[in-house]
Amino acid sequence: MVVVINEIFPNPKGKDSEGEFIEIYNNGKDKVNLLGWRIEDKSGKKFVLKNKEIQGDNFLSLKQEETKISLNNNGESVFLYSKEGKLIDKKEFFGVAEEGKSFARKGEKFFWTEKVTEGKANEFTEEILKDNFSTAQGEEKYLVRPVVIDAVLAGVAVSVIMAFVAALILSKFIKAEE
Ligand SMILES: [Ca+2]
Ligand SMILES: [Ca+2]
Repeated sequence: MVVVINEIFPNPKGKDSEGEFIEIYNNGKDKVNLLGWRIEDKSGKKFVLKNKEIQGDNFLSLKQEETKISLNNNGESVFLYSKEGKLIDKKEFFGVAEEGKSFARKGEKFFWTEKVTEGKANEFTEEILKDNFSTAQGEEKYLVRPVVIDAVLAGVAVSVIMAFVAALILSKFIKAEE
């Protein structure tokens, strides 16, 4: 795939109609003429590109003002079709888009990022990548949880035993006093 959907910004701070954009990226070397290409959202709203070229290794931001495509803040799909009507790329998110966060490509995956990079290479904080990674690795997280519970239970057991021993010593001491 040479031209891809690279970033979706559905829920900007302030007016959505002014801040929203869809960014596409040409990851090839050659210029691509986007005349007749179209963007579509989940509701079937279409925007046909005119007189737009995208250079190799370059970005193109399509703002809502231009496309008239209003992106849902709660679950959305974006489709990119070539002039011939071939589906070139499709990207979707589920659930609520946090205000001010962008849904952006990193390699073959998408992550939510606070770093909104309209028309530029996507950026992420390390924490975001780590969080998303651990969510993606659900099984590993599941394996970690019982260990944590075990540790808590062991701690409780030790406390109970220590309290019991202390009571025993105390009772003997009291007896000796008598
Ligand atoms: Ca929106
Ligand atoms: Ca970007």
